[in-house]
Amino acid sequence: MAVTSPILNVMIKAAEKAARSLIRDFGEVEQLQVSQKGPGDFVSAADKRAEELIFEELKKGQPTYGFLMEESGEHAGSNPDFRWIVDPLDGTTNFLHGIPHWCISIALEARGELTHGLIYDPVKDEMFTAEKNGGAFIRRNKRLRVSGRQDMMRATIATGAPRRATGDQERFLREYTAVLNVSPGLRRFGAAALDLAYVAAGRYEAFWERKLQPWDVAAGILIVKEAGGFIAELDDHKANPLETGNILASNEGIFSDIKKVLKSTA
Ligand code: 2AM
Ligand code: CA
Repeated sequence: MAVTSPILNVMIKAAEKAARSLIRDFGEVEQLQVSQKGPGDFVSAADKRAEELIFEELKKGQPTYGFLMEESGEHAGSNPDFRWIVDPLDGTTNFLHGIPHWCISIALEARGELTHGLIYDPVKDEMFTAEKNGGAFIRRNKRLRVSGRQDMMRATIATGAPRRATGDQERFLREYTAVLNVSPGLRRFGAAALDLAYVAAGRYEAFWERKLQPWDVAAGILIVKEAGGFIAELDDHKANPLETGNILASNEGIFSDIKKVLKSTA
């Protein structure tokens, strides 16, 4: 059993509290599917409630740290060196439709470097955690390791599509086609943080998506790296995918191949 640090314990407590609230609300959402209006407003309230619970719990643990959160944005802390990056509900569309594939994502950044990451899927009760230089774990006790597969033809690769209003749909379709040609096991599950956790767990060999937000990827970046995986910016190897939101996560075995295939579509 790995020893859990005090910081990670605070994150786990916050995630478990938010999870209880989200699980209750997810039960309601399943009932609301039949109504004509749908559960849209109800889900945004659920999302905000979860964010508030996480905020309170993290604040109690570390009163001086700042925050970057999906719903309420940036809160400066009195200590400028530390910042929590939080997505209270990643995979919102799944949640809204009663599809049990969504999660909570919490990361800690210290002086601009990711030091702690947690991704929690409470429906499957799978918690993925990592601490910098301390490895990545599932359910707090089993070490995570990226997959050893090296053959694109036998790989499982996940992606996410850009939204019509903000994304380059043509580019996405070119990338999708190019990857599908060499790797038939393509998936699109709709929760970027979980996609990254699954790369870390060796379930997919790779995941790529563009225009994500920092809270979608912060925890996942650290978890993938600590599981022995590679993270890259899709267009500029010097840029930080946490800032640009264009991310490729992969095991070592297919990293250069998938990068080449994606680049060939530019
Ligand atoms: P969300 O559920 O928190 O909105 C789906 O492709 C994944 O992308 C989800 O993790 C979703 O997070 C995230 N996402 C967030 N903003 C997005 C955007 N503007 N366009 C596409 N996907 C976005
Ligand atoms: Ca998200």
